[in-house]
Amino acid sequence: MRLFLRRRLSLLKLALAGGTLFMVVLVILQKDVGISSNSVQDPWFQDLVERKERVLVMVRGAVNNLGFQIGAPQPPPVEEQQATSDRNCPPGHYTQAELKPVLERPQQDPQGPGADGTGYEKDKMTPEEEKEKEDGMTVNCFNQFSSDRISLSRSLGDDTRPPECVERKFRHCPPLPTTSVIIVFHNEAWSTLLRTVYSVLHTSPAALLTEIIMVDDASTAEHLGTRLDEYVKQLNIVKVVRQQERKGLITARLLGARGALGQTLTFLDAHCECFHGWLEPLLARIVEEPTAVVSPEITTINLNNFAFNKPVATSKAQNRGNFDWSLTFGWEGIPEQERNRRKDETYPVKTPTFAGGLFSISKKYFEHIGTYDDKMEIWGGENVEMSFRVWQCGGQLEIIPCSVVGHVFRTKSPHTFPKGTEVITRNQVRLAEVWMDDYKRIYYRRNSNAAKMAKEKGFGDISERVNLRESLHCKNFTWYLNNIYPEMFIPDLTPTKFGAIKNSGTQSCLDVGENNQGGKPLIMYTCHNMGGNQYFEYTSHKELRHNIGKQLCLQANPQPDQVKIELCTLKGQGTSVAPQQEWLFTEVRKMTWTIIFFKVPTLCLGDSFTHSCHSLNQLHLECFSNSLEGVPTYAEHLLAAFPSLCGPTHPKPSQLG
Ligand SMILES: *[C@@H]1O[C@H](CO)[C@@H](O)[C@H](O)[C@H]1NC(C)=O
Ligand SMILES: [Mn+2]
Repeated sequence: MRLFLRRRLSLLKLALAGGTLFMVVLVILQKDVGISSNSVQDPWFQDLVERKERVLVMVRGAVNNLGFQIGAPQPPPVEEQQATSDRNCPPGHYTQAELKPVLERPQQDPQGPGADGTGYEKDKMTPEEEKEKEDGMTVNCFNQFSSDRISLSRSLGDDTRPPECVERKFRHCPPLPTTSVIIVFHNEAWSTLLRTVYSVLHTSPAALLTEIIMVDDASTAEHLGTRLDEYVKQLNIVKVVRQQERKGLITARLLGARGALGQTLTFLDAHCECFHGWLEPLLARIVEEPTAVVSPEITTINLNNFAFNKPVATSKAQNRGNFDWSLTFGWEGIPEQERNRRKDETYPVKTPTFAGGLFSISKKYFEHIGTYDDKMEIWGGENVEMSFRVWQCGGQLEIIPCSVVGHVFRTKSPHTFPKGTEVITRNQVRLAEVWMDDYKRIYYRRNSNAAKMAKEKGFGDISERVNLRESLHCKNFTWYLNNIYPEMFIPDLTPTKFGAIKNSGTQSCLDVGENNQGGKPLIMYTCHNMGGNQYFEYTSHKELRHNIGKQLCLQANPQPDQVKIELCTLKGQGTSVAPQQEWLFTEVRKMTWTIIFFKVPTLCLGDSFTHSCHSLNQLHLECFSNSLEGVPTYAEHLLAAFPSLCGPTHPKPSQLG
């Protein structure tokens, strides 16, 4: 899917480098561990420091991470003799009895709705039931009617994970850390919320689960008030804390984390169900690598019938997180090289970004690495911010495929943004300003609202975050792109021309349309001057690129026909621009340009079709309306390269002096 532009370190080099750097890494690691463990007592963490053999395990882990390839953690231990008889560090592995869940799952009716993770949809519904279902759908954007009829303690059937996950044992020493599960909710349905809680209680070892902290982000639904408080009392280790004013996910999580007593924090969404053995692999990885921020494999709970999409024993992890240049999180296939490196499913998958809804982190490391940007609001962008921060500041972001948690993925959010969706842009600008160096301009060019906000400094005070980056000696964004995400394409940092392509006759703009991943024709649409689907760059190779998530190029046929976008044929060494992807700008009148399909100069781009140039009449394209003039490099480049170009607001060459 992604273009593979950059070369990666070969395995051989890695091995050689690993050998020579071994001692250096050892020294650095001991120093790091020393620093981070000198405060409070943290048994499992201290253990790592005190025991040489543990340090060696970490060093091996770190060497494997050199070159920042897929981390090869140690394979599951086979037989390991513990030389010590330390009472706090017994030899051997946790037994099933020692990992007994907090709450035994009560006997379930095997024919009941949704039993064993199956879907449930009632047929032949009464009008009242139809109404109930519709109302539930409106309020929650999922089928609450079904959810309400499925047991809060439903089983998910047999453990269908790959055998190496099912059979994996966990060493007593260093012990697995305890965790506080933090669940943020806002007007969540009772059944999904409580099923999440019960699911944690039925699957998490009592020895590891310190508490469940439910954080209410100012819900208004009646059932989430005192009824909830009363209900959870019987569940002993579950507590509810409340945010009085709706401030969103970020501050709610911080509120939950502040009071947490576990050695690690595990964040879950409010409509999840945990599969067999989901917790231990997350915690085991944190013991092995205290700077790892680990996500489970997230599977789908069907929003229409609540069927739990169970893992398949023979299948391998498919996806990891990425981002595009509008700073939107997405999923992509794991690159082949990284797939091959994982010998089995117990190996973590390194991921450039994470979805951020479900993850575990050492509490100490969460604080060390700067928790969240507490000036971000509501929701959006915080996961990308944390992804960049963790990697750039020396941590690792991983998916642990043996840990499986189901989540109800909705197609739209039932909740409003109290201050509008502008807050997402604001959050993104904050993260771009702090972490992305000059690459932030790539984002700003594609989102003119963001560019405007950046120019007007409307994103609030970021000094604390800049200081954090400084004090943690974090690496820069070039390093992140080269080492953590070498598959990411990097658009031109200073393109000569960019913006929208506007038909000055109809005043409409060329638009790639909804979700055009390439292959679909373009449309003409009202110009919105916001970038996004109307964003194009003219490259030095005469391509017209729409490059936010992929490198897509405007492509014509040699006959008058609809214009499409396709993957650019020029992708680096050994490739070239296809003739159908070369475009030429010709001045027809002052300030108005016609884009001519290069190889057949009698065809012109007038709208989303190519035409004979003489038939265009008034339908001339005004090239690149200056919707992004706030970006300083724009004017300079534009005027230097095309002095008389592009729209009435630009100075004419004579005004340049
Ligand atoms: C980014 O960091 C690398 C080292 O990782 C350094 O070589 C490079 O000069 C830095 N780039 C900038 C723009 O500071
Ligand atoms: Mn969710």
